[in-house]
Amino acid sequence: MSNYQTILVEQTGGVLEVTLNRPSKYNALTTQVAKEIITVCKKAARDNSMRCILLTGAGRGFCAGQDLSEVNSRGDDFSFRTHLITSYNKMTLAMRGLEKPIIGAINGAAAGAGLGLALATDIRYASEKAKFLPAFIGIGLAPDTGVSYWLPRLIGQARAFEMLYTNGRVSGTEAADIGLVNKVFPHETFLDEARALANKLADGPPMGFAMTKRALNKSLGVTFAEQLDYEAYLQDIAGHSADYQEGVNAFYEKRKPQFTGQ
Ligand code: LHQ
Repeated sequence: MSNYQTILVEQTGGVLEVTLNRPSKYNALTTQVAKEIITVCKKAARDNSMRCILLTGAGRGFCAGQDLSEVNSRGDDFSFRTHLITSYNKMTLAMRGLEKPIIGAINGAAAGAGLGLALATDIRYASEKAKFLPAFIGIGLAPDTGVSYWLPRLIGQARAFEMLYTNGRVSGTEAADIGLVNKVFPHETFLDEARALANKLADGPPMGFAMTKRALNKSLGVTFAEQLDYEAYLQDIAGHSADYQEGVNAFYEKRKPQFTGQ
């Protein structure tokens, strides 16, 4: 797995750890970074041995958003729209479309499209050193990379407006208080905590997780009745997996289930 230029990828057991690796630029995003994350998602979708993904950043930043040196030199005919549609939109769609748990271990600043990247993970554990800032307004832009989708859903419209209008910085601790991240830990332990969670999920039932992610993705845009229907449809898929039978057997035999992904 050494063909990547901007990320480090290492598999330990069922956990695939992906580290954004441009620390001198706070892991700012480029089309290459997006391409490599999309490739990781595609590989992880095909490889049954990869059961959970952990995404973090090398150095002091998590991801500072668009690498401003990449777009600044592009000239007047640069299309922001095409750039977003062909890179960051595809990247976050690949992450939400990957039917395996993705944990964000947010080590430092998540700004702009980097905030969008953080919010595209399923569960976020943050270091006390993490900070979340929109950054868009700071350079005269509007939110992108899914930030305007996730922020109001996670922290409510009023807080989303305030954060976006004022370019407000939210600390790791505050992020946990308002639901932007799941938990915050001291910097020394946050990665171990995220790894412990990733290992736990990697032992879980892959089909159950896949159907859970499908259900939560779908729930964002349908009525209650439609969601109930969809849940019933998904349960038929999960309910016919060998892991379901194993889960029930283990319950009656009072032992830990051994989920295999069958
Ligand atoms: C950077 C960056 C960066 C390059 C830090 N680029 N080098 C989508 C599509 C198309 C166009 C435009 O935008 C978008 C969406 C977006 O993402 S818009 C938002 C773009 N991001 C920003 O405006 C954030 C800019 N960065 C910052 O505000 C700060 O660096 C933060 C708050 C992230 C961190 O602050 P500090 O802890 O004080 O660190 P620093 O500012 O000293 O940065 C460390 C280094 O990283 C520094 O390099 P240097 O050589 O001076 O040590 C920065 O130049 C570099 N860096 N962000 N986006």
